[in-house]
Amino acid sequence: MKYKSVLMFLTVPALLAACTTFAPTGGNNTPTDPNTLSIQGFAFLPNTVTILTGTTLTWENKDSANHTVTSTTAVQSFDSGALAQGAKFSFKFTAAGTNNYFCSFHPAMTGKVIVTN
Ligand SMILES: [Cu+2]
Repeated sequence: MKYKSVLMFLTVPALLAACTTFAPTGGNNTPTDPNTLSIQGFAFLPNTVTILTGTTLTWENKDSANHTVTSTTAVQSFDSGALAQGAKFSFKFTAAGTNNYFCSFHPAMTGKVIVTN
């Protein structure tokens, strides 16, 4: 399938980028608001975030493809539904613990929100 090969092509560089370029400060890809995450190149960026309870995170879809932000194993359930390009989804994390999530359209896209007191 043409789609799958495109996804593989996009995922590997995105993973490398997530490991190397998302330092806490600086860099062209670092969001100006630390509580804003990007959905870009079929990846959640940054892939893993650690926040304090009571923090609201916002995801913005910067891809032309639709994506979702959907909890899998999580202390709080959330599901953005389909996000078109430019759409945002916000969620307030009020319980400590680890929240794993994925894109329900592209299950290889995963992310993690670690909430601490
Ligand atoms: Cu997706």
